[in-house]
Amino acid sequence: MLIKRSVDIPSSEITDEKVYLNRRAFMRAATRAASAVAAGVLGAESLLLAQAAAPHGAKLRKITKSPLSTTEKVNTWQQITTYNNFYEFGSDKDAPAIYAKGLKTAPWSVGIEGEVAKPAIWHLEDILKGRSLEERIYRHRCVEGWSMVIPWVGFPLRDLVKRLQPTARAKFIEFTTLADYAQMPGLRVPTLRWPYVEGLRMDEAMHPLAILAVGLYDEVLPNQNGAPIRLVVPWKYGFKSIKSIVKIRFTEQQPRTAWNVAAAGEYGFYANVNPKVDHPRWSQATERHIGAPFLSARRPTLPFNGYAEDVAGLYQGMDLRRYF
Ligand SMILES: Nc1nc2c(c(=O)[nH]1)N[C@H]1C(S)=C(S)[C@@H](COP(=O)(O)O)O[C@H]1N2
Ligand SMILES: [Mo]
Repeated sequence: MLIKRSVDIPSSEITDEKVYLNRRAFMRAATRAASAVAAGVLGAESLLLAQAAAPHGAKLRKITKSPLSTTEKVNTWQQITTYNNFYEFGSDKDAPAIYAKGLKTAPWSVGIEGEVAKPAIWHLEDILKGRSLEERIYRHRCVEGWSMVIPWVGFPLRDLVKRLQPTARAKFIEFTTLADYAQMPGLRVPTLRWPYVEGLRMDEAMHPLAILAVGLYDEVLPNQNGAPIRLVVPWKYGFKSIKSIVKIRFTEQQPRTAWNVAAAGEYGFYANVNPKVDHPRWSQATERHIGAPFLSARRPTLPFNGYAEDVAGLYQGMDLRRYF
């Protein structure tokens, strides 16, 4: 087991995103890195089995199957709900499953701000009213080097954007996650500058593959996966897919995203999955598929996570080494 872990888990996944912090937080980071190593030795996958999966939520009805789904084998509910990144609840993979249990997701509202026809606070029910939901089975590739296949339920982000009527000045969309100290124990740790912020260029946001997810399998999204509403952008590293969104702001300037603020040299604004552009501390050429049989080889990572045919055009003429 120990030998297996040490060959199977590259150091990149042990000293993962959480380690790279600003100077002020460095000492605390060192302590956390040590415990991450301990967790790595214990093995994330053994914790996977130990940690209880999310309780089953309300069934979503009238879900259509999207032709944009991958036909690859999906990961299990257990895997998808116990191996998470949601730093507001802690930086260990099993922390969200434990600490997000009590997150209050109803009522929920989303502030619509910036360059739009009518800035307003929207109740989630109004965002969802009359909207048909689709199942979108997507590949997911985390910047740390692991992957899954996830059956999201949601709707295209572009449908909401059109309804909000951005002004001609809107060039980007900035998304913000809830930051509630009473409910999110991870906020006490300065892993990132809170609240978590992510962003897309307007043409990326309007791409039909970008969705807002409200469900997983055919159920309401479990808290650890970003309930009640989260972004999913399958051709980008997982960190772009921001969870538990409370604010959508249309901007003229490129948003200052949480991971980019934390470590600009490691996490760019674009974060397109790219096997040819390594993270400064590890290769991005391959990935470990969660749930793959023990000792099976890492899989090659595909450009744009396998969605190149659909999205490469968005980046034509851009130097993807510079705009990583
Ligand atoms: N608010 C918020 N959103 C987040 C994160 C986070 O820490 N906080 N982690 C990101 C990362 S690194 C990944 S890989 C995905 C994981 O989504 P999943 O747990 O549903 O698989 O969520 C992304 N969205
Ligand atoms: Mo990630």
